[in-house]
Parts: sequence; C-alpha cells; structure tokens
Amino acid sequence: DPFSKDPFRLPVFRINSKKPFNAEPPIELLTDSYITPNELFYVRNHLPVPEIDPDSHRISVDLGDSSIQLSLEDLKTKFKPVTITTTIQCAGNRRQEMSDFKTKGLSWGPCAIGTARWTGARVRDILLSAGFDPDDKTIKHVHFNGFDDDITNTSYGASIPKQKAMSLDGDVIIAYKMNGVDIPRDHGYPVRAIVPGYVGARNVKWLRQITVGSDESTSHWQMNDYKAFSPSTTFETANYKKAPSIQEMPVISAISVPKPGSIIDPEDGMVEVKGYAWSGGGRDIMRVDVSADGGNTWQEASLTKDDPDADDSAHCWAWTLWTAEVPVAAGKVEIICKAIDSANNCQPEWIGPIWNLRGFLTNAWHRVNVTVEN
Ligand code: MTE
Ligand code: MO
Repeated sequence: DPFSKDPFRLPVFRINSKKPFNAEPPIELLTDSYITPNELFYVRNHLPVPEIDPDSHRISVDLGDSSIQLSLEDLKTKFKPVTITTTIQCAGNRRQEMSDFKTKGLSWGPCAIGTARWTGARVRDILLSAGFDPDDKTIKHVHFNGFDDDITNTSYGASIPKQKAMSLDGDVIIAYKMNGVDIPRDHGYPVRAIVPGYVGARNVKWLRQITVGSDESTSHWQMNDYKAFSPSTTFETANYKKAPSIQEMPVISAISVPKPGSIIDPEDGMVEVKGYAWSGGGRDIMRVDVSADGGNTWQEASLTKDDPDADDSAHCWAWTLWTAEVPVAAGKVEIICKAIDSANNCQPEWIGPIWNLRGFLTNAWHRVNVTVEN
C-alpha cells in the first residue's frame, strides 16, 4: 500500500477520498479563527505523502545552462526570510453544488480553503542568486516539481507566469514554516511553493525542483486538469490543449454559520450569520451582503481582516471573515451571501452560467437552507 506511510489526521475531517487523502474541516470550525490551525487546514493530495529526510533534501534550481542545489539550511540562511499570510483555495472548492448536474472530481463542500502565515525565501531572490536573467524574453514560466510521484515515477508539477514569480511584490515564496512551525507532512514538509492569489494547485508541496521555460509545465495537472470550460462543453468536446490554465482566483464567499438544515430560534426576529469571503490576485473584499428573503433586502456584514502589519506583504492575499445580523421570518428560510472585491467583481447569482464539467470555480451566491421557529 503506497499510502501506508501517510501521516495521522484528525478524525473531525470530512473525508472526500482516503487514498490519496482529501479532506476538509467541518464548516462550524472553519471560521472560528482568522488563521486556520494547521491540523484543520484542508488536505488535497493527488498521490501518497512522500517521506523526506530534511537533512539530505535538496532543492534543485535548474536554469538550463546553470544549476544550483539548495539545502534546507541554505534556504533558511542565504535568503531574507519573509512571512506572507495567504488564503489557499482548491479550484474544486464548493464543487458539490455543481455536482447535481454531472461533474468530474472530488465532491468538495465549501471548506477546501484555509488561511496561514507562511515563512520562507522569495522565489525571486532564489532565481536571481542562481543566475537567472529576468530580462530573458524567451523565458515566460517558472515551474515547480514535487517529490511525490505515481507508479510511473511522474511527480506532481505546476507552473506560473514568470512575471508573477519575479514580481517584487508577487510574494511567491518557498516556505519552510506554516504558522511558525515546520510545515506538517500533509502540507508539504519540509518545503513548498506558496503562490498567493493563485489557485491551490500551483502551491506545489514537497518541492524538489524549480525550473524555467518558454512554455507552461507539461505536468498532467497543468495541461489536463485545472482548466474550466463553457457550460456547453462536454467530455467529448473538451479541448484541454486550447483551454487556459486556471491561475488567479475569482471572488467567492460562503456561509459557515448557521449550518444547512439547522433549526433556528431567532432573537427579536434576527439571526446571526457568519462566513468567509476571499478574492484572488491580491484583491481585497470590500463588502459582503446577506439576505434571508430571496434577495429582496440585504444586510451589510461587518468585516474582520488581518492586521496589515502581521506579515511582510503589501497586498491582501488572505480572506475576510464576516458577521451579519439578518431579519428572518418564521418557516423555511434560505440565507444567501455574496461578496464584492476591490475591483468591484461580484459573484454570479447561480451556478448555471458558470457550470463546467470539471466543477471548478464554483463561486455563485452561497445559499444555506434553515428552519426558523416562531
Ligand atoms: N503539491 C504536490 N506536490 N502534490 C499535490 O497533490 N496538490 C495541490 C497543491 N500542491 C498537490 C500539491 C492542490 S490541487 C492543492 S488545492 C493544494 O496543494 C492543497 O494544499 P494543502 O493540502 O496544503 O491544503
Ligand atoms: Mo486543488
């Protein structure tokens, strides 16, 4: 069993697949704290968790005509350590809502998302120290390869545009700490790429190699996965070669309290609603609106954000938690939330126009059905 060396996980997880392990925390715990505790951070593994000896592990930076090998010690001492707070979200977060209509992928609820403070070295600094010429116009992508591999010895890999990796404030780092401690095995021990504002899939865990190229990574997960299509595209007509890779994420929000199916005893006809909102690309959340009457009236939520001095970034890569007091009528009630980001992007009202056969990027208004007592 290639999965027999996988680490221990808390039993509270909602498991979507055991081997490889894929699980999300229960919704009622997700927004309890701004920083997601490491043990509750969703896990998305495509392969068995590799066993890596931190002392002998090397990260190979291969630039074609030159190459350097970095030990963990090199990474920690040769480059200025920075701490970046970022929300990571799987492209399949909330896929379950699209799955009523056939989709292919794990049936994630709304908790394939979490926020952590990552400490590491900037990829920009690493590439420059390896002799990379940022003005080389033939190079357009930076690739990351993981140490986890399948039976054919192909390892997990992904790539991001060069301008994201090399940007002074792109905050792409190779992290060796998650919330101040060694990165847990499930989340990439001892090192992983952190690509703030981008889809989870590019945050390559168990990093073993950084390369550069004129094209995107040829990895299965860059070429034949993590691509969205038009609602009319079928499995027969999907052209993965032509479809662009998902990179920056769109604006999303979700309700964490109350839970779907709850029976609520309102106080003075009001119910407290909580949740998260996030947008990719470093865009902040400007407003979250909540309705309990089918969208006729909306209450503006109060927003909880990170302390801007808590990390070394000038951007907002992390989520906003929110709370709203919403008037409710007795009976069956649907609570809805929607967020607006700093570019005034908003969420689609329902999944119809964004449905895609892979169930990616489910960011329609989030709806939770409850019963309100008299
Ligand atoms: N990196 C490696 N090496 N192997 C993987 O399977 N999964 C990716 C990404 N990095 C993956 C990986 C995907 S799809 C996501 S959503 C995130 O890791 C999940 O990170 P987490 O498990 O720390 O939450
Ligand atoms: Mo993912």
